[in-house]
Amino acid sequence: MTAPDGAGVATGATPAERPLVMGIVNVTPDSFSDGGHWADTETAVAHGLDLARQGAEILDVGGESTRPGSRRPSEREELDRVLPVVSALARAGLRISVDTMRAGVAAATLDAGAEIVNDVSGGLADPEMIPLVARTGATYVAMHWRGHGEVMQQHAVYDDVVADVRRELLERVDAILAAGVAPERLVLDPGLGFAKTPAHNWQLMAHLREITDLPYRVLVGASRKTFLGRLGGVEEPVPPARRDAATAATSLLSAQAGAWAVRVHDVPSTLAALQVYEEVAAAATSADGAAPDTARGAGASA
Ligand code: PMM
Repeated sequence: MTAPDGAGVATGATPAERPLVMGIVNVTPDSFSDGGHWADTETAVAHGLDLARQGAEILDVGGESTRPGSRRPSEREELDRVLPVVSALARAGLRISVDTMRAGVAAATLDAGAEIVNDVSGGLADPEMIPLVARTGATYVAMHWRGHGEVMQQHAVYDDVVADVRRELLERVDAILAAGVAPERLVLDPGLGFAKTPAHNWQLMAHLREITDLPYRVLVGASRKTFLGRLGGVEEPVPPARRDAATAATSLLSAQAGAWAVRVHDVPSTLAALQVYEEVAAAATSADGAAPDTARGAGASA
């Protein structure tokens, strides 16, 4: 059983297909959860190669932290961070997504070999972005977004978060398709943690199907976000690096909801969760419960 490669896939994964694993390479001093670790070119490239060896099928390279309250780098700073990393990882034959809200950064990194533009603003931050994506034919991730980091949490007000996010995403879809982007190039993302409270994120996780039922691929980015650090109602959130088991659980739930890909910091834990999903999906569709010993998982041990 293989994961869908995305080309020409217009809908979410069918139950037996697991989502692709998108490994995060943040070349930033201050991201949500791994800020500073991979801030120079050499360590970022080495980290990307590691994630690919661990099984990431796409690497998402970003040079701007979107953390609530963060300061935006200049376009020059952002480009200096991501361009050498994208070039090196693309030269290594890896499938690269660039996490940027700027058309200039997207254009330069697409030229350097990136295939996917991951725009957390869904085209709202830079009016040149959607025309650029339409011209280049790149795959485009449009995330639900209501404003830059310094103001986003003021916008965490919804009548019904699932219905509102779905409707606002569909408004972006209209603008994106009207500009000439092919529907099969489009990926939607509910934008967990962006202008959302923990309760909003849980609602979106609970009702992901309302997004994956749309005729577009869906990416889910729950990895290490604060709502996963507050499980059990703890006073002090657990540190980001200890949120990978919870992240893997969200990856499994995303798979069940039919997501096309999950964006994660820790690849092995999510891959294991998705392999559990694949095995269960395969067992559920096998003809009977008495699979021969030659089947996968055969052997005396439990
Ligand atoms: N989250 C972050 C950054 N980029 N892109 C998409 N498509 N979806 C997300 O949820 C998303 C993103 C912030 O997380 P990080 O700072 O830990 O990378």
